[in-house]
Amino acid sequence: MSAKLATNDLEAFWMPFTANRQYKKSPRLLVSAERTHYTANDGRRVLDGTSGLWCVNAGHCRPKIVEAVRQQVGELDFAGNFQMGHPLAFECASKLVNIAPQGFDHVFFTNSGSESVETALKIALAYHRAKGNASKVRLIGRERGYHGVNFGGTSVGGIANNRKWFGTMLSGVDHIRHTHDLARNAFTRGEPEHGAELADDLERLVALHDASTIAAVIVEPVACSTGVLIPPKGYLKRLAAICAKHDILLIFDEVITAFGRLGTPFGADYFGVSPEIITTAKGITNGTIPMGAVFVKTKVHDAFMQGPEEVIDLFHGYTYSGHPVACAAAIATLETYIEEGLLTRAAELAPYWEDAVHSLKGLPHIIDLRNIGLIGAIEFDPIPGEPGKRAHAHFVEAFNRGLLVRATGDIIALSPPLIIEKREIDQLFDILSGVLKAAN
Ligand code: PXG
Repeated sequence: MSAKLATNDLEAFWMPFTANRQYKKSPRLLVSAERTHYTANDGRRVLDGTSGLWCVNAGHCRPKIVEAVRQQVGELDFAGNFQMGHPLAFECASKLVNIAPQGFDHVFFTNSGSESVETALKIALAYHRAKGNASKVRLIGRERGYHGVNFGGTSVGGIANNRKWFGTMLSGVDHIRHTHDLARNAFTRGEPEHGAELADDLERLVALHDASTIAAVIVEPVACSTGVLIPPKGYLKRLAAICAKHDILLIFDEVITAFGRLGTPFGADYFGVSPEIITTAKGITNGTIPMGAVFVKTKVHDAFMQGPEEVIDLFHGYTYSGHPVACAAAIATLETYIEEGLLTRAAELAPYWEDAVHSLKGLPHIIDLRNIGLIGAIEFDPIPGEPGKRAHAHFVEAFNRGLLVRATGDIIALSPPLIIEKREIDQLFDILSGVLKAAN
């Protein structure tokens, strides 16, 4: 082996969504994990305040999931699902459908949230065509939405930095307004009071483009990546009603909110709103193996089952759609969630969590505190001329003091594993308030 290969050089790995040169000057490395904690490469224990990247809902290295993956990889490492099949994919889909909101009877497998979004957008377009409405081709997203990084998801997404580098995106895409309104809603506990009328912005786009050209609207029930934007009371119901009125498919991007994050199995359950398509990933395997799934209502699925039986009904799929090892991980994950009551545990912890989040009020530079389910956010006023710097500095200092948080812009987002104990919530906020007090 060459000396070059033997060294652990940080240079070769071009890291995603990272300031590579800054990071590599003072790297932060995690080497192992168990339940609510990581261990850093210097041996320090770090409380995971973000469930990895919003995915490790049952906590890290859970024995049942680890064992299922170990066992499966030695038994059936790979089998495809194009005109062939293996039992685990069917079992996995059936078990997922069992916990999905009413009416979601079919699942299409992907390998990530980004792929789930592309799949959902394509299904929406093809659905209208299959129904004889081929003019319904426009896709509507929302400002400040995050739907992954592929071209469809970037196009319907609403984050300027994620878009401006990459050309003109998909054609025929438009966006409704975001719902973030600090002037009216700052320091609200849970869902904000003001802003349900922002859903009517969809009527503006219908007036502009005509409903006969619009296929689907995609929103995150809670927009997490852009800093935990919680929908105003009644907003999602109003959006769903406008979609129904105009035969526009409502897609909920639940890559983060599915699998218990809000205290219900899905975000759709939490808000009492029934979209037509739901995208998921992350928590589906507890982060162990890459996987995503798109849930569709029977009406959507059945629209594809009308032609000759020998013709492929949906010209879409990935080599690894329903990969056996991912399916084994997903089944063991679901069993863990159900056995431990994790799909609803956030609801039990939510009042305690809410008090803990809002206990930070009054600390320097905080302009908003938000919470829903087991999600929290702290928004800071930016350092003039240096957006994002304040939250990044807090993130680094928190890590140095043994806590992993996520910084996005000048917002810190929190989403610990759903197994977290109250004393660990106390510990999390002790560390965080120490960091905020020490900063100037
Ligand atoms: N949709 C939503 C709603 C997401 O949150 C994706 C799609 C894309 O998933 P993949 O698996 O392709 O990354 C996401 C991903 C953060 C953070 O810290 C959020 C995500 C990914 C990484 C970091 O906010 N969300």
